[in-house]
Amino acid sequence: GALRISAVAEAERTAPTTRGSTPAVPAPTADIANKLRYLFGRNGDYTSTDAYQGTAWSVREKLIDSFNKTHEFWKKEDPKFIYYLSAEFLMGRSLTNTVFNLGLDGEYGAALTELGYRMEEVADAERDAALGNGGLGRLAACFLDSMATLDLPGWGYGIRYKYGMFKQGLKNGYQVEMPDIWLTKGNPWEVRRDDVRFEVGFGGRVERRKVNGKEVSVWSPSERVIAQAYDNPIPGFNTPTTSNLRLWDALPLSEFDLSAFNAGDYDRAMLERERAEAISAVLYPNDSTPEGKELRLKQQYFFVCASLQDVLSRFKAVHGSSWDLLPEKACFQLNDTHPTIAVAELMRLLVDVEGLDWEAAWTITTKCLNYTNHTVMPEALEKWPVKVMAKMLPRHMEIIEVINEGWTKWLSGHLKDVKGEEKAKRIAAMSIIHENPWNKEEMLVNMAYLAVVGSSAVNGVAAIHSNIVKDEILNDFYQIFPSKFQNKTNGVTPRRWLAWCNPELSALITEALGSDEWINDTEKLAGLRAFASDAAFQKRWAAVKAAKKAKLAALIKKVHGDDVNQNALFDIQIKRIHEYKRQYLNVLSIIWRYKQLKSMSPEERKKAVPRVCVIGGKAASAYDMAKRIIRLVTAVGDVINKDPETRDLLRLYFLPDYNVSLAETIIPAAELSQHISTAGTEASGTSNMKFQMNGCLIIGTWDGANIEIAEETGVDNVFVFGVRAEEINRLRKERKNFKTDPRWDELMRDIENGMFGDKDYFKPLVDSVNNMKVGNDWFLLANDFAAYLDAQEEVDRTYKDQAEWLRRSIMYTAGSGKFSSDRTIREYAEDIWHVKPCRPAA
Ligand code: 6GP
Repeated sequence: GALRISAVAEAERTAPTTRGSTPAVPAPTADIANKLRYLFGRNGDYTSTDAYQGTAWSVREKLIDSFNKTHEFWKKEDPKFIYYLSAEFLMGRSLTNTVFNLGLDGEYGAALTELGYRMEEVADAERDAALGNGGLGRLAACFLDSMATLDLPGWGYGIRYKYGMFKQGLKNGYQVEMPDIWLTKGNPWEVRRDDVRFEVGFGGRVERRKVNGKEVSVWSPSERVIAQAYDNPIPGFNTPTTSNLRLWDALPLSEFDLSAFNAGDYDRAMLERERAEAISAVLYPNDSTPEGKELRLKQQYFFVCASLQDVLSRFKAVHGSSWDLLPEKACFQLNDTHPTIAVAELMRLLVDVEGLDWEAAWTITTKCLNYTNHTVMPEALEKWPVKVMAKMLPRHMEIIEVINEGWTKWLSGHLKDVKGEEKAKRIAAMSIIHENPWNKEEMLVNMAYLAVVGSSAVNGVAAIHSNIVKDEILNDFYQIFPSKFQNKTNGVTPRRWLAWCNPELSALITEALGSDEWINDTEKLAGLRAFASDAAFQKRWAAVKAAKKAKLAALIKKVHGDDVNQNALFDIQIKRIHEYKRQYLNVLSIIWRYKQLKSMSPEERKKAVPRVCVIGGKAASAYDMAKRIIRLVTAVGDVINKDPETRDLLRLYFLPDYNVSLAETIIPAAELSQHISTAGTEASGTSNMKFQMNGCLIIGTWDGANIEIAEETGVDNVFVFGVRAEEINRLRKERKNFKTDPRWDELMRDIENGMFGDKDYFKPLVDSVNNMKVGNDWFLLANDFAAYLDAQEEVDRTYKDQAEWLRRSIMYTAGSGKFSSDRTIREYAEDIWHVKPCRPAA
């Protein structure tokens, strides 16, 4: 409005001007207006989107200054670098994070106030960079924050998807998917590097040629594209270090080779453009399950090939062909198997392009690479048909065959005491290339096996998960290389997930602890234990939670139009929708609660603990069962939320389009969060850590990082229930004799009989957990059902004792020190990467 325009004019009038040879640093207020005028042609009458754009483009310059300083320094020092190769980086928004990490919150906050805006509303105009599905991608983003904060020379490498994770909407309660068009308004957080582009080839054939008496393999791809680099500066907190996430965009070769146009073959050139651009066009929306599509393999090779060429070219510029030095200067972390083609690509670059001997190249390759496993879902272990790989990457297929020959030969020697059939069986079981168990005609390349054989270290992401990797998933390999296997329990950045998303709680913590050093050293949060039972402190702690709950209530109101009882217990389950994560179990318990409330007298109801239940998460577009689960949530919500008898005591809302930004609003408001996967199925979980940091109590199974969280928080403070991982195999075998709880049977009948409508649509859902005789209910919902209801009752009892609830809440935050990704990254740096901090002068 008018006030805002005059504020800008005033700001400009009073801004320092450049006189003589000493350029004044422009005050942010004027700079924001300048950016809007000269980059966007705007002259006042701004919207909050404009205010965002002006602020972002202004902050960008400070970010780039810091980036340049850091990289000049790193270039001079030439330290060892870690390169985090990941098909996904789920970054979320950048403005707030950048402003706070760079310590610019004071000046930019003031500038925005002057312009008539609040940082929060301006930040809201930014679109999430959603270049990831869920846990794995968000972990990569937290790791970058910690690497920069710890001054570790390191970059992320990935794909600049034009369309990130789809936008989720609801239509009549069903999930609908819409494209995530996130780049249309430009992206102030990236810098296109026109001087950094590499050619990436596909297909074609391989020839053998003699060069200087040596036989070499020459690959002539039939398709070539350009990988164009975009740098996304990553500011550390409380340090001058700003590191980098380099993302590759795929472009047609012909854009740089005008001859195709000159020859008049315009159509072909356009086709080529489309084919090339398709490579970096979309993120596959699958979480923890691979998409066996050729384009996916193309994406994987595309970013790995460009990243390795980039690293090797920088190495060469400094060290020439002293390739033995490479492992002292560079190491690569493979974020799950998605970048595993790096094993073959590094071999190809060293042997075919740089002319090294196979053995020398193999030593270097295995020293440089490390692999993290992120899931135990057997279907998630990527395997590519040999046919597909041979066609798309013929030279790589040859290389993998040679690697596998060497590997199986070595194995044969290593297993010299094992004889005959047993030996053949064991070797076959560890072969990188093996037949498809469901289709004997087809041979597959097992990417996890390739990653293990090609790496120095292999790790899982929580203690229990690393043990499952060792004892089950990769047990054969563990027996042969026990020292290769490690654990690196995940962590999350306390900047985004506590300090910046919950400034109110942060302020209280800082006041209590006497300093904000906990932001860099979360072990200091343990100091809060001294306040856990302090009534006055509890009161202030509760006031922060209440303020955050009010914000979430406002969001629910905006999305669903309903007012909710803000004194109710806010009970949250947000994560990708997956059968193993058991959102369905949560819904069943909500239905049970509803039925209980219905059967109570008004007197009894007065004693009930009111709850507002929120479920959020996306279902992979092709994951039919997950979509039915979403519909069940919305259908149950539709019935419950309208019921005048119970609506003050129980609500259920599905919040659509769960993403990083929504998490930043929901998590600080949560009082209870649910992490109820079947024991042994959730590798770690990371939202559990975010909730813990924000003083949210956990109801959960003995799974993933829940276990370590419970240990740090005090097991008695956590609502733990359900069968243990060790029991799962036995229980699955005993399935046929399992007697379901009568309450369970009743709920199944209710859904089947149409209590929530859509009978036919819900039928497969009921069947999936209800036909034990044919081995259904793989994730053992029925086994954990009664224990889960008991645990929920325990939650209610505890909530009635607010002093106890608040004590626990404080104990959660106090116990969250271990789950900073700074700790995780320090462990990677020390035990796997051997990379040391290298901090530029301020
Ligand atoms: C996820 C795991 O499911 C989750 O438990 C873990 O916390 C997260 O990785 C980070 O380690 N896995 C994936 O997202 C995935 O795509 C291939 O695995």
